[in-house]
Amino acid sequence: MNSKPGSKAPARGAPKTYCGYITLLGAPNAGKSTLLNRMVGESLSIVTSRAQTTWRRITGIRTTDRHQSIFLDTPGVLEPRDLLHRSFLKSAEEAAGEADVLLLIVDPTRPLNSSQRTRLLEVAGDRIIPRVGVVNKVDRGKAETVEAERVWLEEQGAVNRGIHLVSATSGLGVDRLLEAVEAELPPGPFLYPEDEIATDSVRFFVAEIVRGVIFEQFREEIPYSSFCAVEEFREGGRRTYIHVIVYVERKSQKGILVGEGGGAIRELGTRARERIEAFLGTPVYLDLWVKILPGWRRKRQHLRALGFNLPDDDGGPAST
Ligand SMILES: Nc1nc2c(ncn2[C@@H]2O[C@H](COP(=O)(O)OP(=O)(O)OP(=O)(O)O)[C@@H](O)[C@H]2O)c(=O)[nH]1
Ligand SMILES: [Mg+2]
Repeated sequence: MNSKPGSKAPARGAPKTYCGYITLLGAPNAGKSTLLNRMVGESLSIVTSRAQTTWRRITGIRTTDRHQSIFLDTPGVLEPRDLLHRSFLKSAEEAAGEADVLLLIVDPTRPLNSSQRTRLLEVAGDRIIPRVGVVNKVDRGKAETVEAERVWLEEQGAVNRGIHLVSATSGLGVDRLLEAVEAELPPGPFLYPEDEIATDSVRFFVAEIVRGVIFEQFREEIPYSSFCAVEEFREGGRRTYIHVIVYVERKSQKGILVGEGGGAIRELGTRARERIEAFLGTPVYLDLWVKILPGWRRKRQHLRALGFNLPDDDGGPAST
C-alpha cells in the first residue's frame, strides 16, 4: 500500500453498515401506521379506528448497531373517488417506487375484494426488490382468515422473502420482522444521525395531533373534510403560541366543529393543547380557528396550496 500519512483512505476493518428505505404498503386500516410506530418505538404516525387516517408519507427511522431502517408509512391504497384520494395514491406509489424493501401488509379482519387486491398489487409494482409479506392483526383475525391471507400473498407471487404473521398492537412477531428487514438492507452509510427518528417538522406533528383529535371527537365526514395547518409557531414567551387553522369544505361543517356556543371547538382545543404540551414538553397557547375552503378535497389549487402531492392532470375523478 502506498497511502501517504494523512490520506483519507477508509479505515481498514471499519464495520460495514447497512441502510435503506422500507415502504409499508396496504389497504386503508390494515395497521400500517400502528406497525410503523411499533417498529420505531414512538407514536409518529396517527392511528385511528377509521380508514384513511394517513394522508401523506410519514418517515420513521430505526437505527441499531450497524443497521439503519428508514420506514415510509403511506396512505392506504384505495379506489380513488376524488382528487385528495388520487393524492393519497400518488404518495403510496412514489414511496413504493423508492423502496429498497417492500412490506406488503394485509388485514385478515377485513378481507379485500378482488379489485382492491388487484389495485394493491398494481401499486406494489413489479420492481425486483425484496418483498416481505405481513399478515397483521393476528391477535384478532380468525385462524382461517389469517391463513387465507397468507396463502393469497404466497400465490400471487407478491412477496419473495417470506410472510410474517404479526400483531402491531401487541408486538407479537414484530422483532422477527425487524430482523428480516435488517437482513435485506443494502450496504451503505447511515443517511441520518443515529438518534434521529423522524424527518417531518414539529409544525407537521402539531397539525397531525389536532387532526388526530378531530378523528376521535367527530363522526361521519367531518374528519375527512378537515385539514389542519399551523399558521404560526412562536416560542420564547411563557407559553409557546401556536395558531392552527382547521379548513373545512362547507359552512355546515364549520357549525359542527364549532358547536353550540363554541362548546365543541373548546373541547377540541383543550384536548389538542394537552397533547401538544406533552409532545413539546412546554406550556402552549393554542389559538384554533375554523375556516371554510369550499370543496378543498376536490380542487387542485387548494390541494396544492395545502401541500398535497398531486398527480398530473389526466382527467381522473373530480379533478378541477
Ligand atoms: N387487533 C388489532 N388491531 C390493530 C392491529 N394493528 C392495527 N390495529 C388497529 O387497526 C386500526 C387501524 O390502524 P392504523 O395503523 O391506523 O391503520 P393504517 O393501515 O395506517 O390505516 P390508514 O392510515 O387509513 O391507511 C386501529 O384501530 C388500530 O388500533 C393489530 O395488530 N391488532
Ligand atoms: Mg395510517
